[in-house]
Amino acid sequence: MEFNAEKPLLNVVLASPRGFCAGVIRAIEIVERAIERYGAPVYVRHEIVHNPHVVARLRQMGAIFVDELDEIPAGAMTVFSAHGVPRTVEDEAEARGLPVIDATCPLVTKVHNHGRRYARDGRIIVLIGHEGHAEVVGTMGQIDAPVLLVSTASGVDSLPIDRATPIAYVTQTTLSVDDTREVIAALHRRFADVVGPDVSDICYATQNRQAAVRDLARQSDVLIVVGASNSSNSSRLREIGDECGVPSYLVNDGSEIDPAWFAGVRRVGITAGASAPDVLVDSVVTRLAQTHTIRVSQLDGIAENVSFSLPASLRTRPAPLAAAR
Ligand code: 10E
Ligand code: SF4
Repeated sequence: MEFNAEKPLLNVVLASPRGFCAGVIRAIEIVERAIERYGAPVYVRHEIVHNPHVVARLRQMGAIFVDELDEIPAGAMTVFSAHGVPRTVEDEAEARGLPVIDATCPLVTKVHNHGRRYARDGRIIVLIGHEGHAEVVGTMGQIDAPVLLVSTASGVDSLPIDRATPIAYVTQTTLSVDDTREVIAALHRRFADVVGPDVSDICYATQNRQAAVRDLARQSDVLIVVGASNSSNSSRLREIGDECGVPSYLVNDGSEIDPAWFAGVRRVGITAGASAPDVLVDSVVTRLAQTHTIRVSQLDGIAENVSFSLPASLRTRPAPLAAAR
């Protein structure tokens, strides 16, 4: 009997843009350069970005990741993660005399500045974001005024302030644009005097990846989002896929792909969160090629040309030692 080993055909469509954003590229480069300049180990408070592969690679290079500053020895070079930190952490580092390089994304810092400005105007600040997330903890702790946190439109009803209170809202940078619009609309319904940046605190990278995944979902039977489960922006991409009616899976890399997801499927869409390196997308494609004959294409999308400069202390590389004569 003849055995037909031919693998089923699968069209693999890649989203664009996907993967690393400018803030993530900058944060990773800060750790790499800090190790190069000051030598290992360099201590990083919190995962520099929410991706275990990125963290493992930097750990191999000499980074030590800690949850809190009290795990860092006196005088050791310290990096704050891209998500930002509350003032109390900055103050503690200063009190201990730790040398600090701050890898907070400039677009997160921009949100801190918005919040402070509104607080100076005498408004109560409402932060739209997810409780306990590192960026939310940082933003709440960077505004020297009471900050109320809300994560859903229904949560607006329980805010403990009356209708006439002047409020201002700011948002986490990685939220769903559509969900955030609903929360903002609920704020306008409940309060008489509301100011805020609409959805523009949600950063360019988040907005572009969400637009791209919608586009991709229209052309996919199944959607794979490459990213970590603690990555807010990656999780939002998977949710959008589901909302578009496409079965959507969040995976760290190709090893987490289950071939059962592709039974009878002709087109699979792949995207990646802002903290997921493209090599992990490659690992998903390679895994699919083990079980299918694949045809890979990429959608056209919004071109991104954002980049952020490094902190001044790391902008130049150390001069090579003069050759011994
Ligand atoms: O969980 P998040 O999406 O906030 O973080 P991430 O590390 O997965 O991606 C980078 C985004 C940052 C630093 C928040 N603006
Ligand atoms: Fe910055 Fe946006 Fe990337 Fe967050 S997702 S690090 S805010 S560019």
